[in-house]
Amino acid sequence: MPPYNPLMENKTARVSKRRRCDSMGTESLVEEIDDVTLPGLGIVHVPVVKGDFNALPLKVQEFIAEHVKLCRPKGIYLCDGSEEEAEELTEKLLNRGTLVKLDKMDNCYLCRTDPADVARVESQTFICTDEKYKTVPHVAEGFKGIMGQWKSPEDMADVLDSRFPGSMKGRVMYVIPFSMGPIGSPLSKIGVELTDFNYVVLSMRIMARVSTKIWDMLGNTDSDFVKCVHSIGAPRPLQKKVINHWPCNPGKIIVAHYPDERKVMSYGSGYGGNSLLGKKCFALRIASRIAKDEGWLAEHMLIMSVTNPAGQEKFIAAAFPSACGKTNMAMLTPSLPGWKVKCIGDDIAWLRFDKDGRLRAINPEAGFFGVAPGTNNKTNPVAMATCEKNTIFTNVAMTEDGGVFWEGLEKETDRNIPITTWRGDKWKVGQEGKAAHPNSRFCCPASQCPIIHPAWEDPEGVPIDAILFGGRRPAGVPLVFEAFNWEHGVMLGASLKSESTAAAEHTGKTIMHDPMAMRPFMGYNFGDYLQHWLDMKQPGRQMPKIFHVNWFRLNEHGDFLWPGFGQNIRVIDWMCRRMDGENIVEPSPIGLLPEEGSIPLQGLGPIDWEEMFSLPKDYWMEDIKESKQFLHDQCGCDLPDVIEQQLNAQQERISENL
Ligand code: OXD
Ligand code: MN
Repeated sequence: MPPYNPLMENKTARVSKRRRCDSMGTESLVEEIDDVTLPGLGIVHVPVVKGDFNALPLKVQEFIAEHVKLCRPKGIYLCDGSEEEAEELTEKLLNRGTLVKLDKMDNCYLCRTDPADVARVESQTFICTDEKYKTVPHVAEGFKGIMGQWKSPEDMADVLDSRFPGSMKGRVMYVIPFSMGPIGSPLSKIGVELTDFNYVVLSMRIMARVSTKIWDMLGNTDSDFVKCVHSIGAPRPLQKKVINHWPCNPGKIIVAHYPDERKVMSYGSGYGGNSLLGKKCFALRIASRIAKDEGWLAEHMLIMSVTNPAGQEKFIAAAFPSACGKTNMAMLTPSLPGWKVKCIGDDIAWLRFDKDGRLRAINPEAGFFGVAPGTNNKTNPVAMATCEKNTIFTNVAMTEDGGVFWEGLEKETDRNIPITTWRGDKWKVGQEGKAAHPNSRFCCPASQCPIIHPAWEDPEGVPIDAILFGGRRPAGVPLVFEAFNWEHGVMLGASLKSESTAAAEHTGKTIMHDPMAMRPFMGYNFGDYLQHWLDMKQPGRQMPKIFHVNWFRLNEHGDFLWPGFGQNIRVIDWMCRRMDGENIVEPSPIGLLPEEGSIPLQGLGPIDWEEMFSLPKDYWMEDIKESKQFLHDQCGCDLPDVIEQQLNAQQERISENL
C-alpha cells in the first residue's frame, strides 16, 4: 500500500479549451486547467501554454496544481526537453536581453546576472525536519554549526508564506521533468522542477536529462520524484527595477530542503546552485539523505578514469571543495606519454556497492557548470574544447567579435580587442580590475567533452578503485599521502580543510573546514553521515584505497612547490601503483607517504621533494589539535567513536614520532 496522501483524495483535473483575447484584442483558443479541485485548495484556472496536462501522472498534476494555486503563474508550460523548445526559449531570452548571442562561437550565449545574484547563498540555505538532530549534530554550546543549517518546518512555513504566495504572477510556470543519472538506470532518481525563469529551463536541459519519458516512468510505477519548486521572486507588476534583464529578489533569497518529503523550495535567486535544483539541492543535499536511507553515498566528487601505458584502466572519485580544480582534474591532459584520462563527471558522484562488493559510481549530472576563470588551453584544454559550442556562459566577459574572456585567457586573447566586462563596462587586457566575475561559469553538455568516457552513461556505473580527498593547503600538507585504512581515510575526509573560494558568498582567503568537501551540501546530521561512511565497510566488499592530495603547497617565497594540472598524472601514476599493491611507501604519523623517488619527476626541472613532503611537527601538532576541536565542537556526542579513536591515534603518532 502506498502511504496515505491527502492530496490523492477527491482529485479531478480536466483541460478545456477557452476563448481568450490578448491585449490587441485578437481571439484565440487556449487550454485551461479546469476545476483542479484539491481538498482545501479550491479551484484554479490557468492556461496550459504548452503540453498536455491531462496526460501527466496524477501525482504530478497535483504537485503542479498545488503550486499554481500558491504561486499564481499566468500559464503553465510543460517542458519536453526538445531542441525546438530550447530554440524557442533561447529566442525569448535573446529578445528580452537576458541572453546575448556569442557570434564567434557555435550556439553559445552569454548571460549577465544582477550583480547581487552571483553565487550560491549558503547563509540562506536550510534543511527542514521535524526533529532538529536529524539535520544537524549536537554542536557544542556557544558554537555555530557549519555542517548544515536547520529550521523547523513551522518557522520555515512563515518564511515561505511571506514569499511564495503570488510569486509567479504575470510569469509562466515551467514544468521540467528530469532524471539525475541516465534515464532508467537503477542508480538514477527522478525530479520535477517548477520554475518561473526560462534561463533555468535552458540550463537544466544541459545539466540534467530533461525528457517526457519521465512522465511514463512515473506513471507506470509507484516510484516517486523529488519535488523542486523555484521562483525568482519577481512577480509582475514589478516592485523594483530589473538589473541586466535578470529578475531576482536577492534580499529575500531562501533555499529550503525537506528531506523527509524529498522536496526543495528555492526563492529569490536565478543563480546556478540556487536555481538549478537538480544539482546541489537534489543531487547532494536531498540525495545524501536518500542515500543514507537506502545504503549508498551521494558525494561532492569528480569521477575519472586513468589508463596507464600498459593499457590498465582505473577509476577514481575525488572530493575537493568548490572551485579547487575538480573540473581540471576530471579533464586532465596527462603530461606523461602513453597515459590516457577519461572523464565521467566533474562535480557529483552517486556511489553504491554492487552485489559483488564493488563500489560503483554514476555521475548524476548531464553537463558541466564549471568555474571559468583560470580555465585556459594550458590549464584545461579539454574544458576549453567542451565549451566551444552549445554553451551558456554566465558572468564572463565578452570580446568585441563575440567571443568570451575571463581571467586566465590573457595569453590567448588579442591584447587590443575591446572587451565588455561582466558588469557591462569597456575594458582591455592588461587594464586594472577583473573582466569576469570570479565565480563566472560555463554550462555545457558533458556529451561534447572530447574525453568523455564511453561508459559515462552506463546504467551500472563505473567501478571505483580509489577515493581522493584534497583542498587548497598552502602550508604544511604534502603533495600526496595514503590513508592507513578505510577508517583512517574517513577521518582524513572529516578533517578536510581548504582555502575559501568564490563559489559561495565567502570573501578573503582563509583556511576553512570543509569535511568531505560536503560542508555546504550536507543533507542530514554530519555525525550520522560519518557513521554511514564507516558502515560502508562490510565483509565481502572491496574497499577502495583512500588518498589525500594537495596540489597547492607553497614555498617560502609563495611559489607553488608542484606544477599541478597535467603533471598531476605523476601523482596518479604513484597512486595506481599503490592500488596494484607496489611497495613504494614510507609510513609517517599522518599516513603513508611516497618513498623518495617513487613519483616520476623526469623532465620537470628542479622539484624540492624534501620540502614538498616535509611534515613540520609544530604545524601538525596544531593541525590535529584544531581538527579534533573542530569535530568535537561541530559533532558533539554525534561524533562516531571510531573517528574519535582515529583522531587520538593520529595525535599520538604526531606527538611521539614526528
Ligand atoms: C559548484 C560548487 O558549483 O561547488 O560546483 O559551488
Ligand atoms: Mn561543486
